[in-house]
Parts: sequence; C-alpha cells; structure tokens
Amino acid sequence: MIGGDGDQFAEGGNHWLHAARRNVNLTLLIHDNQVYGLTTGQFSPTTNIGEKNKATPVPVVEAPVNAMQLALSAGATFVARGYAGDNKQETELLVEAIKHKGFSIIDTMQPCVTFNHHNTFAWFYERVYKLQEQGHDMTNKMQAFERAEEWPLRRPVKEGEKEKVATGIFFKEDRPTWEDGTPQIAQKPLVKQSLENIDISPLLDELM
Ligand SMILES: Cc1ncc(C[n+]2csc(CCOP(=O)(O)OP(=O)(O)O)c2C)c(N)n1
Ligand SMILES: [Mg+2]
Repeated sequence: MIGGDGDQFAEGGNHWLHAARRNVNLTLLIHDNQVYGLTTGQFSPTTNIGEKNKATPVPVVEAPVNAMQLALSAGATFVARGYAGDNKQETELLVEAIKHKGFSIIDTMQPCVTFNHHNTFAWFYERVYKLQEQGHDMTNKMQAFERAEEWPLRRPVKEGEKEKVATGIFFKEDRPTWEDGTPQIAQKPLVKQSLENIDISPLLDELM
C-alpha cells in the first residue's frame, strides 16, 4: 500500500491506524514530501512549523504529526523512516518491511523539489543519521519513542539549532497477525468462498 503524507496522515489517517492495531500483514509506504504536492503545495500534517510557500503564505503554526510515534502507539510491528537520498538504506528497509510478518510502515522523507524549498535533499543530508549505526535497540519500544521524539519538532527551530533526523528501523516485534486470527480466509477471501452446502437451519431453529 502506498500514499503521500497528505493521504496517509490526513484524509486516510484513520484507515492505517486500525490496520496497525490489528497487525494486518501488509506494508505501508509513505512518500513524505511534507506538502500536498498534487494540489500545488499546501501544508500537510507533516509540514514543519514556520514553513511557508506560494500556497501557504502565512507561516505554519501547527505542530506536525510524529509519524513514528503515531505508528508505535497504534501497534505497528515494524516502524521505520527512510530518506530518498539514500537508495541503499531505502532498499534494505523495503526488503525488511516486506519480509516482516505483520503491519509494517516506512515513512520515507522524499523532498518535494517543486513546492518545498526548505526541507531539500541538502537539508536532510546534513541532518540524517542512521539508527542502526548508533546501537539503537529496535526491540525496545520506549527507546524507539525517545528516538522518534527528536524530530519533527513541535516548536519553531531555535536560532543556530540543527535538527537530528533518525532514519532506519525504530521498532520491530513479532506478535500474532490479523490473518493468524482468521484462518477461515487463509486460502481465499470470503467473497470467493462457496455458499453451497451451508446449512443454516440449526441457527434458524435456535432463533425461533
Ligand atoms: C478524500 C480526499 N480529499 C481531498 C482530495 C484532494 N487531493 C488530491 S491530491 C491531494 C494532496 C495529496 O497530498 P499527498 O498525499 O501529500 O501527496 P503528494 O501529492 O504530495 O505526493 C488532495 C488533498 C482527495 N483526492 N481525496
Ligand atoms: Mg505529499
């Protein structure tokens, strides 16, 4: 499943939260360019405070969603942040997310070269670091929350301050998937299952 930051954190936000809670075995890839690109650059739920552009001339005052913390608290069992300027890492994350049994999410920071002239490739390049090179324990949910708290900021950036943007796998755990709990649809979906030879008379008798 793929979508933009507007799709996945605004209009479609409710859908994946429940897929994460249920630990449905699917992978959600978010192309996070921090704007509504298709509709010409309006600010989105992941736009940083203080941003402005042609479509949003007044600086953004709203705090952005914290995608990693949202996914962790919703119950996602594989939570990662990618950066489109690092193909090797992105490939590894995609492979691991798809291999993971359960709900996996990768929020990939993918600068919008047309409408976001602040969070550019160069901006990210100076701020990203790799969790997997810093001894991060991806089995520790509280540690994942702490790393996720670093960015995005919920306040304006201070003079001379340089954010730290963690990338890689924040969290991974195994827990039963939604499919594990619904073996009746393991072979084919309900809609494709035969309605022949189903006797509902005992049920009707019980209700009579
Ligand atoms: C339910 C709904 N609301 C609004 C729209 C209008 N709309 C189309 S694209 C878009 C912006 C999508 O932004 P994002 O998901 O960040 O994708 P991007 O264009 O940046 O890749 C919006 C609001 C829509 N298609 N559906
Ligand atoms: Mg977008």
